[in-house]
Parts: sequence; structure tokens; C-alpha cells
Amino acid sequence: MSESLDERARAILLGNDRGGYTVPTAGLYPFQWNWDSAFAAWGFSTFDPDRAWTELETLFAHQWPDGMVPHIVFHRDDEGYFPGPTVWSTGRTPATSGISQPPVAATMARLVLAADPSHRERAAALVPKLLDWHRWWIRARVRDGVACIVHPWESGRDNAFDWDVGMANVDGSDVGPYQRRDTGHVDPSMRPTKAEYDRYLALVQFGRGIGWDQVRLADEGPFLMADPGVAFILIRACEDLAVLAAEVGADPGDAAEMAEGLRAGLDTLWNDARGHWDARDLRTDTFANVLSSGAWLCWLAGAGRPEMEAHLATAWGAVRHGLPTMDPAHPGFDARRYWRGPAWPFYNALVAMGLRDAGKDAEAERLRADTAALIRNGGFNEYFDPVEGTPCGGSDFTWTAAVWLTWAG
Ligand code: 2M8
Repeated sequence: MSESLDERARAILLGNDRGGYTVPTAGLYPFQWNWDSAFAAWGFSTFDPDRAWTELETLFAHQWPDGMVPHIVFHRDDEGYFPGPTVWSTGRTPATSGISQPPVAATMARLVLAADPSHRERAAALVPKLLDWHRWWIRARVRDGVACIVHPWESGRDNAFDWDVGMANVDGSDVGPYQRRDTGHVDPSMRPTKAEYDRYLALVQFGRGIGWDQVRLADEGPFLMADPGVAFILIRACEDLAVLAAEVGADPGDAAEMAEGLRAGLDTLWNDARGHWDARDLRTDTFANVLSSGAWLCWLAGAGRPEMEAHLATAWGAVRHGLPTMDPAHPGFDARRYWRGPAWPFYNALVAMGLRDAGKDAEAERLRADTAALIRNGGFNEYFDPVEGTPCGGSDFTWTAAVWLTWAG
């Protein structure tokens, strides 16, 4: 059984390969997405390390001169996704979006190298690009000492409850008519709402209006929220980059110092009143006041606290299948609506990586076993209903296949 699932997972990666890059899934997501690609590389490393490095190299070939690595590279036209390149209008060739995504690439590059240490030169060539990207985060997104996002899409956790407080101040009433494509591929009740899409678009239109000046986006844009998920990922990525550089004899630059500086700023994300890590709206200086998926990554950055262990146990006790991306006790918990409750295999892999490094082997193993069971019973879907175990969203998903091969299977 397990063997045929391995074969199926490899077939998904190969089937989603468009020549040097993979799409997250055919139809719904027809371009190259930033953090999906990093996970794809990890998946490829289990059977084709050469192809794994190509995936990362293709992504970084589209890095902007300022260091940003965009969240989407539109390698070829496809009408199946909205908003496409003409809406973003960033002036890049090939076209890209104008925001970034969680910087997991350094962490994944380290794992890819570990799978086959003979590719030292390719890893070494990537180090300065990773450094540039991390420095871009510090310059263009770290505000008040902590990593922020200028668009919910930049968090990778699109419609997470975290962003509601910041999105309330974004005016989406004047974006003009548009045609969504996502709701033609999957059940609309599992997707973000129209009110959210109106605001997503308003933020894209703002970026376009200022010529995608990344510093102005953070300093003047309608939305700026400190994101625990990105904050933890960036700290971990800087640490992994320092190690990776040392392993391949490349200049680590200020990777370790960046990690240290970011760690010092983390305290502003601790919601003392509620006792958990929390997103914070920098425009109004208000916490999201919600225990959400970003907080589960604290262990990845060595920022676990006893309160978080207690929350983990409670959340786990409330659902039957894996880790929910939203506190199941919250009235807004929605078991099937994208990032407002469901369990995501690739995200579980990241959380488990942190738990394992924090010495919480039993919790990491439980998460692995839960994730494996979801995939075995439901397939390689994008995400799952954590209450009923139902597969949701897109099928034959790249990062689900990748984490099966590397971790869950
Ligand atoms: C989802 O995000 C895209 C926008 O980037 C979308 O909904 O259109 C998120 O789950 C994101 O984390 C992911 O990278 C992307 C592709 O799988 O889909």
C-alpha cells in the first residue's frame, strides 16, 4: 500500500512539472508559487536531487533586483487563474506578482542538500540569493522589529482569521467588476468570500498605483500586519541559511545576526492577555485576538512556551484529524473554508519539524501519523476537514505529495 502511494506521490510531482518548475496543482493554480516550489524541491530531493535544485534555481531566477522573490511567477499565460499577470502589472518579464511569500526556501535548501550532499556547488550558488531575499524582508517588511505582510496572500494563509482586523480597514468597494476563477475549480463554500476578494484586489491596485515600490507598500499601504507565521519562518530560515552557508563554504553574510535581531523583536507578538502568539495590526496597534495557525510555528523558531503546549493539546483534543489551522473553540472556526480551520499536510510538516527540534518527539510523531492517515484515506488533496477527515480543495497537490515522500509516508 505504502509503496503504491510513494509511486503516486512521485507521479504527482512529475505530472505537475511544467519544465523546470512545478505548479501547485493543475487547473486551480497553473503557475509557479514561491513556497509551494520550495516544498516541491524537498519532495524531488527524495528521488531526483538534480531536479530539486532546478526547482529552487528557477524560482530564484525571477528574484527582483531589490531582492524580493515574488509569490507567483507567471511563466506562461493561463486564463484559469485570477488575478493574472495583467492585473498585477509589475512590468517584469516573465511576469510575476508584486508581493512575496513565506521564506521557507533556505530551510528547504538545507534539507535538499542533506538528501544528497554532492550538490554543494549549486547550494553555494543559491546562498547569496537567499541572503538578498532575507535582507529584503528586513528592509521592506520588518516594521516595529517584526516581520509583517502587506497582503494576506503574502502570509500564504490567505483568509486566516488573523487578517480580519487589518482587512476591516481596507476599502474594497471600488475595485470594479472582475471574474474570479478559483470558484470554478473548487466548491465556493471552501474558498475566501467575495468581500475578501474585493479587498485582496484593492491591495493589488494600491501596489500597482505606486509602481510596486516595496518600501512604500509597507509604509503607506492600507494593510500592514505583523504575522507570527512569517516571523517564525524567517527566523528559522536565517538560522538555516547560516548553517547551509557553512556547510558549503559560502559567505554566510549577516544571516545569523538577522536571526538574532528578529528574535529580539518577537515579544511584541505575544498576546499576554490571551496567552498565545498572535498577529498584530500595525495600522491600529491591535491584536487579532485569535489562536490561529501562525502560532503553531513557534517551535520552528525555538519560541515554544508552556501556554502554547497547552493550546496545542486543547486544539488537538477538539478535532479528530491532525492539527486545525484555527482554534476549534472559536465561533468563526470553519472546518472546510481554506485557512479558517482545515488541516494542511504541508503545514503539519513544518509544525512537526519545529516540535521535533524542540524535543517534542511524541507530538511530532502524532502529527505525522495523523497526516499520513488523512492522505492514505483521502488522497493527495490540498487540505482536509479536521473534524471529519474529508479531503478538500484541489486534488493531486504538489506539496502534499512532497511531504508524503519526505515526512508523512
Ligand atoms: C493559496 O493562495 C493563492 C494566492 O497566492 C490563492 O488562493 O489564489 C494559498 O494556500 C497559498 O499558501 C498557496 O501558496 C497557493 C498555491 O498553492 O494557494
